[in-house]
Amino acid sequence: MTANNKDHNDLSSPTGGQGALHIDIISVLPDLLASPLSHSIMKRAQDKGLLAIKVHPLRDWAVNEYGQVDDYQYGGGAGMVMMCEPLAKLIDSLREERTYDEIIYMTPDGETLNQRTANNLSLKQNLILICGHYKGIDQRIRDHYVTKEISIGDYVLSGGELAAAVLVDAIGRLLPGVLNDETSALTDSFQDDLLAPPVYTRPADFRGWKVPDILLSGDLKKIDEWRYEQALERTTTRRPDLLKD
Ligand code: 6GU
Repeated sequence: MTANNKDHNDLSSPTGGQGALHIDIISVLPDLLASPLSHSIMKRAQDKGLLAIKVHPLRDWAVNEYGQVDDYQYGGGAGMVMMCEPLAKLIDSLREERTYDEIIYMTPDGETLNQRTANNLSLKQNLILICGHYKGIDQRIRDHYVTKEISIGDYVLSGGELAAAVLVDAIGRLLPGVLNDETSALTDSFQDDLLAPPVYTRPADFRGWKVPDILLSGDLKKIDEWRYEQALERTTTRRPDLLKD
């Protein structure tokens, strides 16, 4: 453990809290995760005790004094593979403390993350996220430990950390009490399979570019209708695939 280990190892609230979603993240680059998860809404979620995130440096479970956690792949070929032993031992130790709803491997060949998956995961109590690196993790860990594999889109990142940060953010903001205005997550893009309508703020006229009159009318029913129409139009032109059913 490094001297500043506390900084990245315990991002959770000092008090913890009953009913908080607990997420353990396994990473060879724990520092990469510290900043994205300690600001803004993720910070508030943890400060309020609604979300507890712990980052576990995989190298603490290295197979030798050199901190080795990866090795050449059987059968040959470029790229290292993350070894079974460090991952298995770390996960075993975590499992002694709590029972996990899902052990999630962040990998570009996983199921693509969407709002439905984020909603479902926000209802869980304990999650493990494994951040992959190099060529990925030994298949036997996927076969015997991992219960769910998630990608954040069809492109390749250098490691699973940024993807894990995306997933935690998407989940964390859905926890009841995290957002100031609890209804605001309900009007997000995707929450009802529609993209969000356009939004405006002051001034009503900027360089002659006017805010639609309807939004200034004070007629809440008409405004709701307009927003729904706009959301539908936006979804039809940009993401017709969302309207399939
Ligand atoms: Cl989860 N990991 C990596 N390495 N690349 C990705 C990804 C995950 N999702 C999309 N690209």
